[in-house]
Amino acid sequence: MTGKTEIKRTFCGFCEWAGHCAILVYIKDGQVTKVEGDPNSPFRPYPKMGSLCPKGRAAVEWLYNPERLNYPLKRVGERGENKWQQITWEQAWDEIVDKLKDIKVKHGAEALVTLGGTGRSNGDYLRLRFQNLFGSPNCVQQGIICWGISFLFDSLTYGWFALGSGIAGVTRCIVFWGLNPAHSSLPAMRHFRECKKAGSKIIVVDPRRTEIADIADVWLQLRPGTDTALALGMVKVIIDEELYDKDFVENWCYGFDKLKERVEDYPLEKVSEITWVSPEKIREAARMYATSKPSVFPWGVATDQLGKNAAQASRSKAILRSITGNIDLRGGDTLPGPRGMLIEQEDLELSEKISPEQLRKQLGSDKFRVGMWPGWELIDNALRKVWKPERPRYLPRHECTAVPMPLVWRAILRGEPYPIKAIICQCSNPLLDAPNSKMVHEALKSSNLELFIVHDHVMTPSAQLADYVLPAADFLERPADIAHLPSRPSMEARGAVMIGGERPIQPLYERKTDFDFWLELSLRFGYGEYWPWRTEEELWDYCLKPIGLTFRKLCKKEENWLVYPTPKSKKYKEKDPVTGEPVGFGTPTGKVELYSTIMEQLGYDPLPHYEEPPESPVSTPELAKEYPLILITGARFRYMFHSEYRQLKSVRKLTPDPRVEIHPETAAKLGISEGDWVYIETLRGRVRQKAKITPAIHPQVVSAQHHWWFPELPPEEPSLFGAFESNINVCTNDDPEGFSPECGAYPLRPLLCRVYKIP
Ligand SMILES: Nc1nc2c(c(=O)[nH]1)N[C@H]1C(S)=C(S)[C@@H](COP(=O)(O)OP(=O)(O)OC[C@H]3O[C@@H](n4cnc5c(=O)[nH]c(N)nc54)[C@H](O)[C@@H]3O)O[C@H]1N2
Ligand SMILES: Nc1nc2c(c(=O)[nH]1)N[C@H]1C(S)=C(S)[C@@H](COP(=O)(O)OP(=O)(O)OC[C@H]3O[C@@H](n4cnc5c(=O)[nH]c(N)nc54)[C@H](O)[C@@H]3O)O[C@H]1N2
Ligand SMILES: [Mo]
Repeated sequence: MTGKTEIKRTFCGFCEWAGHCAILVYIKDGQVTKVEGDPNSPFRPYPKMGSLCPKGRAAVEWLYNPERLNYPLKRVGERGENKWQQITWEQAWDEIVDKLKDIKVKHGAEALVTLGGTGRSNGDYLRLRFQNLFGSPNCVQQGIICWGISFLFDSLTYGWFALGSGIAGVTRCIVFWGLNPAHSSLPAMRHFRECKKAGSKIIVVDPRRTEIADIADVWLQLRPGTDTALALGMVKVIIDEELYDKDFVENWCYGFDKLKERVEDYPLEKVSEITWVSPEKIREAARMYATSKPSVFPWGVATDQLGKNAAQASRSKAILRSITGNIDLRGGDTLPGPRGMLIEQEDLELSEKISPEQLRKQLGSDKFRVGMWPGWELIDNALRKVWKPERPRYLPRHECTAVPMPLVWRAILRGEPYPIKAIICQCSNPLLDAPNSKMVHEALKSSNLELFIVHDHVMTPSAQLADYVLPAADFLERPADIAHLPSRPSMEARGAVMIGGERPIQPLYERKTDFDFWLELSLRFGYGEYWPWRTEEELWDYCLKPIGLTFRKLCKKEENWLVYPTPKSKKYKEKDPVTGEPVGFGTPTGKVELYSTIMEQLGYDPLPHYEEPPESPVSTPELAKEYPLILITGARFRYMFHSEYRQLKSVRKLTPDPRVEIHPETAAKLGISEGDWVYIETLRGRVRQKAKITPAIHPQVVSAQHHWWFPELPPEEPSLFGAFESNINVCTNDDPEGFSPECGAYPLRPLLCRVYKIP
């Protein structure tokens, strides 16, 4: 005991990529006593210099929370009985490794599925590393409904993900298409306010009037799920009024004439009828966007979650960017490419190690041919033409070619196309995050599933069904990941920054970091030659080696971060040193593919088109009589992060209950008052949330919060911490008929529902 207080600098890990605020961690006698925002960092927290959001302020409360898991647990009762025996890691590893080896021999490597959440640690990449060596193609990652799919369809169109968050003073227009940074990323919201102050126009496409809509120049309150129709209507205005970038279209786009023909199907009157947005507003937005160059579409999750329409919506947005010449442009949407400055986390995947035969077995690859084999390969090969340095693979497999979760549950329950026997779940809580929770429940309880492992901070409803529950370390017990950060105020939107944050303390009790989990499992499987590192610090040293820096040095630098050089603009015009020709775009034609040759080759519509959602007042009018309201789910809310942190008393008191937004007229008709508990019911089931009455939502739409469970309720069946009480995924639909036929993205909205007061 020295009694001296040491201060370490790192980054808050509560909001993964959406946050990463710089923090100072105070440590005395090995105990973390305080966490505060680092006032000297540009990654300083919002809103005041030096202050943190309530969640960040609760980091110490989380580290020492009595609800945290501290030792490995083995199930001794039935799944869901909450009967556990504390065991050693040694015993856990022995039993798990034996079982996995047995399953691999009997059913093949593909019988193992790994589940991941939304990028909480380097575990995502290392999970793939283990899995590729093990030989199973079946990784589940949220990318399929969150960002990965945008990456995929952007790449198919112009050879990389279009990264743009705008530069204050340069960017003239920002389009928030299904994105609400006021709740999903506070640092980003600050940045956007700065852009607005410096003169950027703001267009918002959202069924709800959000904070960003409040400061918008145009707000398009569309009917949920009709995004593709709206985008194609805007494309038509831009073409008809000759507002497109003629030089760029003529020289660098493929298939403009066919696109022009296609959008003849989307006259404004028809689009207005589909989307509920007036023709005048659509025209105004299209003109504003096309004439305020450079302009950006920062990524928002809403369109990735539209199932059937998800890929088409992504493509339509990509086409808007392209015909206006906003691609590969400073202040517009940039194409950074695989940067190659350091060894990136993506490079750790080892996706070249899994055999093509195994890859072809990925669940869903027979149906969803763009997102999986062989589309992934075709897109990846096209990228190879323009991006340097050479890499074995360009598209991270864990983001861009994940298995749709609903197929996993079906394979467990029905053994089709082959049985799934084991799941390792790290950083995910599928009973809450996946659609149709009742089927998830049935699958995870099924005796067909022989091994279910959960590695988490706390006992979750999903963990209640596991055979082994293993304790995970949090961000105060590991060094910061070498993560890419969203842009920050007063820094040019270079898109990516690397951070160096020292490990404040070693993991408490027997908690393990995600890194240590995959390291130890891999060593036990004999993959040591691919795991030369024993600590995360050593891994980060390896990643930093190309620039001659060690992780320790990075952490100790006054600026404990690295900024990537701003991506160059108009790289497509640069001459290839060998051929002397312009390098063009990383697509089969070398141009921006408005008309996708890969989609054509794989038997899909090469141009975007709109389809009615499987459940809607238009496609299922009979159903709409019984379920008259349109349901959207999962709009982010401060300060919860998905299913996490309900245990944090200081944060929970700010958002104690789940809320569903209802328009005052609708509420009046239904006899619902502010704060009433109501049922939200769909064909799948019903859950209860508290009414939040607000004119900011369309009268025919309701918006329910996601991922609610209640650590204070009984852990065992049938409650499972109230996993079915207010969890909106009880109501969502996971029927593969509603998936994106291109990549298997499943719909989390829109749906039809009815809402009624609970007597
Ligand atoms: N506090 C907090 N922050 C988070 C998270 C969290 O759980 N909590 N999660 C993180 C993650 S993983 C993600 S993916 C991001 C997501 O961050 P955002 O992209 O901001 O996502 P959302 O808040 O889900 O949705 C944005 C908006 O889409 C609108 N919307 C709903 N349906 C439609 C539709 O059909 N069309 C259109 N155009 N808009 C629609 C909603 O009304 C909402 O205002 O947030 C990250 N940040
Ligand atoms: N209806 C509906 N469903 C949705 C969405 C929606 O908008 N509507 N959004 C979707 C989206 S975009 C996403 S990204 C997903 C999010 O889904 P997930 O990312 O799976 O989120 P959670 O359900 O919160 O599960 C995360 C789990 O990881 C644990 N955890 C946190 N940090 C660590 C760590 O460092 N190590 C380990 N081992 N565990 C950790 C947490 O305690 C928690 O139990 O949900 C999707 N589901
Ligand atoms: Mo997400």
